[in-house]
Amino acid sequence: MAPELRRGTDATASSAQAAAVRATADAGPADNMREYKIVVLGAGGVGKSALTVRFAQGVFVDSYDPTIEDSYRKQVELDGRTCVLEILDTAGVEQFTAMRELYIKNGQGFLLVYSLTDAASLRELQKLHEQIARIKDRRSVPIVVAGNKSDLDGQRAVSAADVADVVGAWGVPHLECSARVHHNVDDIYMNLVRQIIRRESVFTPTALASEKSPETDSRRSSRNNGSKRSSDGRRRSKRKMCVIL
Ligand SMILES: Nc1nc2c(ncn2[C@@H]2O[C@H](COP(=O)(O)OP(=O)(O)O)[C@@H](O)[C@H]2O)c(=O)[nH]1
Ligand SMILES: [Mg+2]
Repeated sequence: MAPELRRGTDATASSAQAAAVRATADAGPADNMREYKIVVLGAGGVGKSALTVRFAQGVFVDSYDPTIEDSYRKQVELDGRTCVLEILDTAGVEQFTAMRELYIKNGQGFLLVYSLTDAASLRELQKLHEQIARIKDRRSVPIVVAGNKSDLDGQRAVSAADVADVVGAWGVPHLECSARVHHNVDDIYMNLVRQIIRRESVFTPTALASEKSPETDSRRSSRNNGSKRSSDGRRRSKRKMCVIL
């Protein structure tokens, strides 16, 4: 499903960095390492590729083919454990394709990127968030919202109120970052991995199966003619424990 692993942007990455990424990729995860699938989504031109390459290879790519959809692997140490991240840098959110549906289905954590210089790119996240919620069919999906290009302060077109309008109700972390000056880049990916790990440790497989979206709950509830209030109440309190991330 995922495209071939990109072998590093060797023209811009230092050879040591590129080699480190390749070494991880070639070795594959050892048995005791967990692998986490991250999907990077957002409008064209917001800096999805720049952020991903910055994180995976430590360099800033000034121009990157906007049509390229690629995946990167990176091994990280997080809170004393070694994890392998498989990061899918997507392209072309304009149309919703079957392929995209598959990415979302397989992804464990989602980085939703917009540009602080482009208010429309923030609004586009609304649609993506709805798609993730629909496909995952549950509320507490690991998500980080990243407002990129914080270095272009003079061109800022998005206010804190705009962010609250779009993202406020989602209950997910929002961070400003810059791929260009390497501000907050590692933090957004690490935050996402922590959410995935926390979600794994909080939810048993049984709880995961029952943690459906409110629409699913109500559909099931009306089909079963069950006591909506009591069953909803139980589920709600369970979710509350987990939406913190
Ligand atoms: N100033 C600035 N420009 C950026 C930043 N991140 C990406 N860009 C530029 O924005 C343009 C689009 O970036 P790209 O990563 O290709 O966006 P994508 O289409 O979302 O993958 C390129 O010209 C990048 O150089 C950033 O943090 N600051
Ligand atoms: Mg791109």
